[in-house]
Amino acid sequence: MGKGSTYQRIDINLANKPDRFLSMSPTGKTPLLRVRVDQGAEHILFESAVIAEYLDEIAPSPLLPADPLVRARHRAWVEFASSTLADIAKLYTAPDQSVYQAKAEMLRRRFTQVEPASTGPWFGGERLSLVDAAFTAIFRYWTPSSGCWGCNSRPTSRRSADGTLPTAVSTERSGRDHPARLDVFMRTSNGHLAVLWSQ
Ligand SMILES: N[C@@H](CCC(=O)N[C@@H](CS)C(=O)NCC(=O)O)C(=O)O
Repeated sequence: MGKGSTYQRIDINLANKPDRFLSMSPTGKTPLLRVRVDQGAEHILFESAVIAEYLDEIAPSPLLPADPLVRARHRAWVEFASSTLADIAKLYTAPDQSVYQAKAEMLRRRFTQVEPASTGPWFGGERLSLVDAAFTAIFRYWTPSSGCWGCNSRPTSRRSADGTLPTAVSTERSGRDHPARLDVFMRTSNGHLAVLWSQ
C-alpha cells in the first residue's frame, strides 16, 4: 500500500472466491480496501482508482498534482490503469485462442497509448505520481514467465521502463511469492492461458 500506512494484506484466490469476499465486494473483483476509522464502523472501498485516490488524500505528500487541469489529466490515466486491469482479467479468463489474441491486442494498444502521455522520468515528470503507482498493479501480472503478452517493451514512464518502480512497489504490495502464486493461477485456469502455460 505504501505511503507509510499500516495495513494487512489478504490474498484472494480469484479462481475460487471466498463467500466472505463476495459478500463484501459489489463487483466480485479485487482490490478491496476495508477501512475502520477510530474504532467506528467498517467501510469497504472498491475500484482501484478510488482506493488509490483515497489513500493519497489521507496521507501526507499527495501524489496527485495540485493544479486542477494536470490533476484531472492524472486522474484520467489512473482510470485508464484501472480499466487496463479489467482487460488483464479478461485476458486471463479468455476461453480460447481467438478471444485471448483479441484481448492481448487490446492490451498492446493500451500500452502504446500511455507511453506518449508520460513526460518522464516518472509519468508526470520528476516525481512519482499516482499514475505510476496505479500502473504497478498492472506490472504485478507481468512476471518473467508471463512476459507482456507480446509487447515489445515495458510501457508507461521511463522510470517504470527500467524496472525500478514496478519491482520495489509491487513486491511490497503483492508479496515476494506473488510470481509463484500467479504461475499456479495461470496453470490451473480453465482458459486458453492454461494451454499456453503447459506448452
Ligand atoms: N476496474 C477495476 C478492475 C478490477 C479487476 O479487474 N480486478 C481483477 C484482478 S486484476 C479481478 O478481480 N478479476 C476477477 C474477476 O473479474 O472475476 C479496478 O480497477 O478495481
